Amino acid sequence: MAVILVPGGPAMVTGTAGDDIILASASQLAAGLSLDGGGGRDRLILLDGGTFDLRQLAAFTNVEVIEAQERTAANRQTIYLRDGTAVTVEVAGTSDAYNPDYRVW
Ligand SMILES: [Ca+2]
Repeated sequence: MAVILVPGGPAMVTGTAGDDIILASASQLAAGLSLDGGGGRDRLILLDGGTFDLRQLAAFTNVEVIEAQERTAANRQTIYLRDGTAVTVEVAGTSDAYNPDYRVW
């Protein structure tokens, strides 16, 4: 298993053969990024607020789980999934359980 921080801008990120944790902010999921989790059950954790648009990536494969976070409206996570890509979206709770705010399209 590896913990991988996605760099900003176009890049090719490849996971290991095992289960990986991939960390990315909205700006790091940039156009031109190729993200391949490799083998195992890989988890993409979305950091902070913003618009996470997976449609603009050059490639998005072998990532089994996307973990979003409940946040306040000012830091809402808006997530655009890719057509034809099967992925499980999990939402991690916060201490502010009465103010969940996220959107998945
Ligand atoms: Ca992997």
